[in-house]
Amino acid sequence: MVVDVDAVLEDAGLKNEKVREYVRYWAGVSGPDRIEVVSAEDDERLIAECLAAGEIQPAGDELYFSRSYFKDTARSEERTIVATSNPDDEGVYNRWRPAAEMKAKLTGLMTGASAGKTMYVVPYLMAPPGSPLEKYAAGVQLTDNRGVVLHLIRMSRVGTQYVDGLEDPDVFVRAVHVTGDLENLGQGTPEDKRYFVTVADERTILHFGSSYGGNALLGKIAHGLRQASYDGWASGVFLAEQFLLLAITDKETGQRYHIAGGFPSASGKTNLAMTLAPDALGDRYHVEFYGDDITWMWVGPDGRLYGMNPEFGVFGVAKDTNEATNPTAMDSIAPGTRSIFTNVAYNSKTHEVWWEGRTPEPPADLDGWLDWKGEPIADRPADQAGDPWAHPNSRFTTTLANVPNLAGDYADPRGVPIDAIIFGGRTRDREPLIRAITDVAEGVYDGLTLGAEATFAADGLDGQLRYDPMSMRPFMSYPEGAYAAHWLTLLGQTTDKPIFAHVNWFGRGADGHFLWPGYRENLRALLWLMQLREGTVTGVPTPVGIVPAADELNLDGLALEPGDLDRLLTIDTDRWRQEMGFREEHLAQFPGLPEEIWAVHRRITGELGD
Ligand code: OXD
Ligand code: MN
Repeated sequence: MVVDVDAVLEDAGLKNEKVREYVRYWAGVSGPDRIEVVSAEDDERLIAECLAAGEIQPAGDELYFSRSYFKDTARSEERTIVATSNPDDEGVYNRWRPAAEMKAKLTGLMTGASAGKTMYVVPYLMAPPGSPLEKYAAGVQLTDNRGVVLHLIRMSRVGTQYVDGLEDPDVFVRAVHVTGDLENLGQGTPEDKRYFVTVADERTILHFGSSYGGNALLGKIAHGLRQASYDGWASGVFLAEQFLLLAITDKETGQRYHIAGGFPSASGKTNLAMTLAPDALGDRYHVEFYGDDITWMWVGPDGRLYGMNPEFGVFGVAKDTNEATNPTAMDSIAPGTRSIFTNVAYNSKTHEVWWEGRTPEPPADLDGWLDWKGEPIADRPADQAGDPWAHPNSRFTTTLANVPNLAGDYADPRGVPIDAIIFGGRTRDREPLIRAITDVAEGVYDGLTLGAEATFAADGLDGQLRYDPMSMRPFMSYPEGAYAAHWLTLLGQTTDKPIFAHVNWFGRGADGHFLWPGYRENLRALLWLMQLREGTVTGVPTPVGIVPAADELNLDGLALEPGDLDRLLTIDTDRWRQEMGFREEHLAQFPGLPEEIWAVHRRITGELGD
């Protein structure tokens, strides 16, 4: 069927001729039967259409449930590529390919692939309007999946106004998403047909073969991180990182601190981003949420580093989210929030949802309960009785406005000044609770050597980390050496530099018990960091940073087991010597790594001795 693209765009009042040209071109390739331009105001109608079509199910008062194809439930790093026309852009993690080759391949895959479907035109902005980075933030996603549109409306600011008033009408990200025939894509096999490509030097994103959010929400995953980090480097103006952003206010002094931070997956980033003060300290400290996943950072007119969350929502992992681990998240997905749950367990009779960790035990009455694949739990054969009900990567999608402790100035176009940048992986030993780093090159070095313990020891090397530089391994878009240099240059332009720190909530004692209670108590480590920045504590220097003296941490109302505090604040020198060897191999992969980074590495190695 031939659609009159111009008539549709005219009707929708979409005036930008460059956007029209782009929509015409890709509609010509993928061949949809209908085209529809979307604004956030269309949400209610689209929800009703999805419900009527059985694409989503009701999950309580203004809550919804969706299920993705069972082989399409996670981001695929192996199928993700950053393409450009310059072979020098090849890095270790970006899976670089030539732009021409990838555009030809994706055009082939997308040709005719939206036949019989509607192509939704979704103009969006990945920034608070008026942001100094606004020109890097506009985009138009095309998608042939209505459920994806519902997610986009929650995750970014959506409407034609975001592309009609552009200073240069040609400067917007072209983000094309074609779902493909999910049952015949060979996911995870040698015949895998999926491709998730960011053509970074053309600001064009081409994703084929998935309707799961991590591959299909292009504003967030591909634009907000891969494209933006490339743009930040190419322009020299900003950094786009997979970082949380929060604020702590000391109600006694009125001081307010903003902290950004990168954590590899399964290291508690969303829980920390949404944390509240521990009960014992709640009278004095107030924590506010800005974002749980992406922070764009730039140097402000006063010489400080500024940051903002370019997103409009939260696409959080459901597993283990409950009233104790993350009460803020539970409030943000409560009835009336219009949240969408994906790949959780669903009760087809009561419309309840459940995931592992929501309650200690799954619901006792199995009547109506379906697992994430849609199979009745009650009919499970005995050998599958212990299988998870929800997919481990099941998600909730909700807007920032639903988060009860959302900062009042979250949409301030000026962003917020960043006082500290923290990194934290999940490690059972070697990392203390917190070690602070006051030197920028050392902070960048620490980010580049960030990692988390692999679930299984890799290559038989017990305790070796899976390195995830700055938690950007899945989103790196240009060579790591240049990435480190860009960090040093940008931070070098600041006159009031943020302090850095490495945190670890997952240290264990010899018998395996967790040394630190975690969750809300984690704030205590961050309070110490802010005191160090203020100069009201001095800490204890070590070769890898400054750790708190035992009496400097505020432990009011917290009972730690005897001896645990010592372990939490001690550097295990032997373990660190071994770690430096691993780090050397890791960093040696990155050609062009700035000398300042190697100098830090040598200094620490020397101070640890042999
Ligand atoms: C991710 C996400 O996959 O934030 O990193 O969803
Ligand atoms: Mn993420």
